[in-house]
Amino acid sequence: MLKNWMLTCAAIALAISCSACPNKTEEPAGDGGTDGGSGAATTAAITPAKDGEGATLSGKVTFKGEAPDRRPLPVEGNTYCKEHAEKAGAAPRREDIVVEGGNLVNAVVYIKAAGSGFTAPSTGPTLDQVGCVYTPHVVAVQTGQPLKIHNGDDTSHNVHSYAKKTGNPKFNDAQATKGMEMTQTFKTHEFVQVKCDVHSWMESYVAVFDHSFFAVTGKDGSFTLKNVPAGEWEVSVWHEKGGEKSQKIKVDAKATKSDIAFEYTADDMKKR
Ligand SMILES: [Cu+2]
Repeated sequence: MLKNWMLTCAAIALAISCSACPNKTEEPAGDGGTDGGSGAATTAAITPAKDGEGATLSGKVTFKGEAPDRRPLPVEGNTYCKEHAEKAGAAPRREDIVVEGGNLVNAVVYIKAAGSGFTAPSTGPTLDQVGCVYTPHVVAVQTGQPLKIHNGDDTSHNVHSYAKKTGNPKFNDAQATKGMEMTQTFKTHEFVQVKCDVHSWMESYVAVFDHSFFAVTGKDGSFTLKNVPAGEWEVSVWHEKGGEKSQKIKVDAKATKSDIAFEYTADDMKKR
C-alpha cells in the first residue's frame, strides 16, 4: 500500500516537472500536441483580434544541412498504385521529411494557445487520395470546419483516423470507388494521423486547432498567420518527425512581423 502511494507521488512529481519544461517535446506523432487548454500551465488563451487591430506574423521554416533521402514508397507490388502515382505526378516517395531548397515542407506553424470565441469556416480543405498517396500530406483545419476526404483513385482505399483525443472522430471507412467522398469535423486540438488500411504506405496528418492561427508550409517553407491579436504569444512549429519548437513573440496591434525563423536539423528528425 505504502509502496503504491509512493509510486503515485513520484508519478505526480514527474508530471508536474515535465509540464513546466520550456521546450517540452511532443509525444510521438499522432497523439496530440497541446491539450487545448485543459489545465496545462503553459497554454495561454487567445480570442479573435478586435476589428482592424490584428497583426500579421510570417516567416520561414528551414532545414539545416543535407536533406535526408526520401525513400521510395513500396508501390512496386501494386500495379494500379505504381502506374497512377507516376501519372498523377505524385512522387511515389515517402513524404515524412520533405526538404525543398533548404526549406522544410509540411511543417505546421501555429499559436500555442487555447482559442475561444472563434467561428469555424463553413467550407474547408479536401484530403484527396491520388495515385495511392494522400494529397496534401498534411492538412490543417479549425475545430468544426468540414474536412472533405475524397477518393480520386479508381481503386479501393480505407481511410482510418487514429485520433486519440476525446471528441475527435476515429473513423475507419472504406472508399471503394473513385469519387467517393466523406466529410469529417474535429472537436479538439490534435495532430491526427490518418492511414489507409489497404496500402500500408499511405499516411497523412490532419492538424486541428481551436483558433484560426495556423499554417502549413509549402515548398518555400513560408508561413503567414493573419489577424493575430496583440499580446505575447508562443509561436510553435510541429513536424511529424522533427517534433515541436517554440518561441515567444510579442505582438503589437496592427503590427507586421515577417522574420520569424524556425530551423530543423537532421538530428531533430531522429527524435521520433
Ligand atoms: Cu489506400
